[in-house]
Amino acid sequence: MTLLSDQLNLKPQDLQSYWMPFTANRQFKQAPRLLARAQGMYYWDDKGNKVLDAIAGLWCCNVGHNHPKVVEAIQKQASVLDYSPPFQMGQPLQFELANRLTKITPPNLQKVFYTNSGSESVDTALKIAIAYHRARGEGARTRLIGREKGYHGVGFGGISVGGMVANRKMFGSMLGGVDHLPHTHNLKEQAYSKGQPQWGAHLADELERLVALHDASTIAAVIVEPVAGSCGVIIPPVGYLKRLRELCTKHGILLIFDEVITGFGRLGTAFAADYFEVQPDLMTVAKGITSGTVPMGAVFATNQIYDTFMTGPAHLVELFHGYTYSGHPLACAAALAVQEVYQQEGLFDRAAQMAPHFEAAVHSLKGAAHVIDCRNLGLMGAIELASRPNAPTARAFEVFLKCYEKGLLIRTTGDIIALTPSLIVEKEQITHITDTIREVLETVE
Ligand code: PXG
Repeated sequence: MTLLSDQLNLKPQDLQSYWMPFTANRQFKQAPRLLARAQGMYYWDDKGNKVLDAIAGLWCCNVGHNHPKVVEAIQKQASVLDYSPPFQMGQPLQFELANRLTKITPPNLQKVFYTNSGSESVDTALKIAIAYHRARGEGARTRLIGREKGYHGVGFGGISVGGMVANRKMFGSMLGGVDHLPHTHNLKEQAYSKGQPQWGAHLADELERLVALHDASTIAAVIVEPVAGSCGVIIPPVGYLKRLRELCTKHGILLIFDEVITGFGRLGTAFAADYFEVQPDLMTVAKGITSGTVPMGAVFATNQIYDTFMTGPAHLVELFHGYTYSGHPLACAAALAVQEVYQQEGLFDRAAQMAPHFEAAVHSLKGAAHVIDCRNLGLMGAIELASRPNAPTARAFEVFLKCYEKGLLIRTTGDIIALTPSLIVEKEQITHITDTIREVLETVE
């Protein structure tokens, strides 16, 4: 098959128009890394080099790349119904998908609102939380609580509750009325924990301090990633999320789990809520819902939240929120095919079975050059490196470049290497990933 990207044969001058997201544009355009095609666990670059994908694209291609059943479903749908307006109109796949998804969501989350990305899911959930309290007569509950080091996408809501400084500092004062819980990362107490660290559950009690400061009657919701991903895989301490749930319930505060990364099998269960046996009131997803093939996100809500809006005259719009592409036919078709693959291939169980091997491989890097921590849960892992004096991120970025030269795609954030392979990853591939990282670490200063 001739690909458009093959024909283009991009030259350096062809790279100038595109302003790349979250990318060192000038460095990239001097030595571009271009991916041309993919299959299963692998990418191929524009020169035909094979690259093992250790991060499922960007924590999203959970069924592996170009799964034939998903490809077929998208192609077929494109020829049947290209687009249908989502406001005051529906198309069958939206309903079929919602019914299918709510069979695997935590039992209290039975309503689905469609978006097109994790960022949109987060802003949608925050808006629903505030509007919900208002609809039930507690309109003063507008405050939102996030957590330090949290990543909730790049909308103004998401960066306001988020806690990664680089994503916030350039963008002014953001949303007012936001506060943050402390993060739970502490190398002194937790380094080299396998699975959940024992230390740190007490940090959930910081919510009591925020309640004492602001009063519960002003707080709408707490939003956290059950396992923080983007900031470098921070695993919640044993008991932490249960404690947070108890405190939210006690104070009438909604608990939002941002499961954009942890949703759809990453921990060996459908959702992190299942893994930790903690039910949030709202749950945001994206990425794995379509295995990254067509942009899509969703917010899951309780019947009670939904029902709160279903008052007043029946001909009136209940929630003034939605997107032109909410429940897009191609995204729904992709998501339905992906859900079928998850089930038929038992991929969530497969991830659970692979987790011990993954854990052993990640922790085999203890003692490798520059490594100061290894941590893991399900198929999420991180290797933290000591930073170069006066040059944070430089060492990890060099490791990223050198791994790529050796045909391995990893992700780095700060001086942390993150690993999140597709749920189809084989044992030998996991071993190859950590062996390659070990070799590369020996070669960097
Ligand atoms: N919430 C969470 C928990 C995420 O991980 C988003 C929201 C935003 O999703 P969208 O679809 O709007 O990008 C994310 C996205 C990384 C990295 O390398 C992770 C994400 C995005 C970009 C980079 O860690 N996750």
